[in-house]
Amino acid sequence: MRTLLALSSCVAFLTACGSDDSPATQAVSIQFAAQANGKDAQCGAVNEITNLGSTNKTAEIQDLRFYVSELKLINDKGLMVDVALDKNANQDFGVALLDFENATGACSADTGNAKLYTAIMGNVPTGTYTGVQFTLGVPDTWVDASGKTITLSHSNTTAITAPLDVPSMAWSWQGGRKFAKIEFKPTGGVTNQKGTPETTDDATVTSWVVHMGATGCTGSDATGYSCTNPNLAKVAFSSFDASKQKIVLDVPALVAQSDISVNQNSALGCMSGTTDKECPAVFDALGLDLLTGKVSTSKTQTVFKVANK
Ligand SMILES: [Ca+2]
Ligand SMILES: [Ca+2]
Ligand SMILES: [Cu+2]
Repeated sequence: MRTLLALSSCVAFLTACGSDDSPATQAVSIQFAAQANGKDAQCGAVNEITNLGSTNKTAEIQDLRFYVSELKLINDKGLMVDVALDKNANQDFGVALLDFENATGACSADTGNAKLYTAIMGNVPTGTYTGVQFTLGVPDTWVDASGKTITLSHSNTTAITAPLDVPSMAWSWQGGRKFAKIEFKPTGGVTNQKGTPETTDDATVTSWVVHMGATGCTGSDATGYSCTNPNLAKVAFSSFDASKQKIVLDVPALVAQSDISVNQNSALGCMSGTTDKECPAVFDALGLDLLTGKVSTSKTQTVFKVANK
């Protein structure tokens, strides 16, 4: 409390504060979880999830990773305050890669790894914080401490460091990043309906996936890229206590309006394509407008929730 009073008087009477007086900060840890039906969603057949989607299917998790950026806490004055992320193997450039897959069961040991990463670590000016907000995904650019602009989403994974150097989170066909890679292996398979590029019959395939990422991208590594559809979902909770609460990705909510046993067209599941028939339901759940790639003006995201730790 003393620190807080000292800080606020410093702000109120700026001239009384030494110019080299950097404000006091406090460490924050924002815990995330991926859950289904009240339990942690995990790889492995023993952790298969029941009651998924509009047709109540059962599925194993095949991948479960996503990027979070532009993390801010909302203070007791209602102001957004940037969380300065610690730099570690899963955090840099203002971006964190949250990882809920452990390379077991249907989760690939080739593209995944045993490690999990479930809490974003950073610091904020000392204060009282009552809310949180973040972006699901990777912004195009980030300005580092020296003022240099760094290309993020469309960087080459071999030319940038963690957490943007993960090849399986790169999105070769749009030259960017998968903002979220959430994949299912439904029991009984997925009917890839006749007429999709991949099949001339109603073939049974094994997976139904959600790959979020920017679309309508043009450019090159040399000139940079621009995308018509950023597809960056925004999540905000006006009431959030990081010491007692966590942010939960509700896996069933992501596919609540989807039939994960069928792929009607295009990519298996939804890979953010504007004409993919699996995408409207997924984008609605994330509060995104599929056609513009902007935050929806009519739908609020229903995938992320606040829960007690
Ligand atoms: Ca992992
Ligand atoms: Ca599809
Ligand atoms: Cu994809």
